[in-house]
Amino acid sequence: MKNTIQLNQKNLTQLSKQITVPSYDRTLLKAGLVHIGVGGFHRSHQAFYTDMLLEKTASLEWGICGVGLREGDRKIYEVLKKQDGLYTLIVKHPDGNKENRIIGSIVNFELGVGQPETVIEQMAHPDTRIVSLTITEGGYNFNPATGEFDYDNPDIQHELRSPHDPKTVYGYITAALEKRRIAGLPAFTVMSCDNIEHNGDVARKMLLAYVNRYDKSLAKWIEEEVCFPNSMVDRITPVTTSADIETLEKTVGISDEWPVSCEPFIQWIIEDNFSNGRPQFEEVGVQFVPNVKPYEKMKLRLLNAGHSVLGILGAIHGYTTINACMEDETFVRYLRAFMDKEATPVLDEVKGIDLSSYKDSLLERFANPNIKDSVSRICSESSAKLPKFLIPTIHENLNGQGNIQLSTLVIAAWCYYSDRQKDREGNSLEIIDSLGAELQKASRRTQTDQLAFVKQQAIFGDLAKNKRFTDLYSEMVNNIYKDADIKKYMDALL
Ligand code: CS2
Repeated sequence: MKNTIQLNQKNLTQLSKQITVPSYDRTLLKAGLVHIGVGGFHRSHQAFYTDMLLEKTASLEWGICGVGLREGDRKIYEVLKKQDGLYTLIVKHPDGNKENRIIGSIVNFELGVGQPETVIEQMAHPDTRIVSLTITEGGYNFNPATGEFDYDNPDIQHELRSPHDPKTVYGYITAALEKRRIAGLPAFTVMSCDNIEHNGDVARKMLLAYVNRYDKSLAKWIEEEVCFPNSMVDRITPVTTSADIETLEKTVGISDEWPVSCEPFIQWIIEDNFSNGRPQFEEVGVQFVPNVKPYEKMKLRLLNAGHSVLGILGAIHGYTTINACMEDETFVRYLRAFMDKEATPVLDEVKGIDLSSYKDSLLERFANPNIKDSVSRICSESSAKLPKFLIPTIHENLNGQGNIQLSTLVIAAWCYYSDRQKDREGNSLEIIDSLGAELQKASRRTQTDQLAFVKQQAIFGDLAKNKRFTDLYSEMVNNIYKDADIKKYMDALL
């Protein structure tokens, strides 16, 4: 075993003997990018692209200042402070090969909790030109069925009353833009990197809904000055495990408290629509296009929905990883059939992309045996994910007389999953969902009202009023409650 070296700026030269480290001078970097939501995905994706860009162009303006707005961000804040923003990215190839690299693009980190002013100052700083977001599908604060801003959220009500004590991304961005406007500084771009169709448009609509209640003239300024590019982001990034940390220590000799592992594939397609300059990301493979919508839709309805299909059905069967699902012939065939028969028919034409090879590549990526992406990560926050990934496909197929069987089984399985919280053999499932209690309450009423679960309008819209859907769903839910051998029903649909 090698001697272990603590990952931090001081030790970088020493570490460079055993691992790729940043060759640019981090101490000279300005934080042109402020990023809210420094989870694994930001660190495997945008921060990685930025690291490559800094290597390639030595541009000094585009360091990242990470920001956390919630108490739950304290751990990453403390780890990154201790490690001077450095962390290891472990790219896991299907053949078992691993590439390790130290990422240096995060040069600062601020935690808003208890000291919101530091974050607001950072966003209002003249160096800041883009505020980017990975705040998850649920973080945008809209009602998925109506698409309208949720003013009833207590945090929103609080920050509208006390604008100097913001809680959500809307309160923070508003306070920072207000400062910039008063100081005569240009606005920054708000760059959403979440898995939401038209993510930039949604961020814009929600922010304006918020600001209009706060100060109409500021809202007008934002409307005119702030750009919100839409983007499609992609890289499968499982939750970091203690095995990742130990292996890094044993094989490379680095002590890194929170590395990130991910698949080799990476993609970022974004609209070239920025308020105040942007990094030359095209230098490192990012695609700039005039309209990203068809790409976004393709990715969300195939990849993300595909994940949820495997996740929910896999959880009930008793699989704990996505690659375990992909070792099962029934799951692979089911996934492909879902993509071909239900998701693809409602997609728009995607220029330059052969959908059939895109789907082949998804199957390969899901099957990567070294990623071990957990079913619990995929199923987490399904109440926010399915209304974006899967339920719109059902609605669109109902409108166009398309197939809905394969998607409907997933909804029926999700009801059972939310109610029993057990796999088919009775083993407990770990369910992570902010609406977990509501989902369970609604699903528990299934025995007396078969449609109780899908009557949750904020999630399903008017699905419970569509007879073609409800006939199918009722039969499926009835069957699963009688016998949770989910593969039996999957096979029957193939
Ligand atoms: C996953 C995504 O959260 C999920 O359910 O589908 O995190 C997925 O791995 C990424 O979007 C891949 O780009």
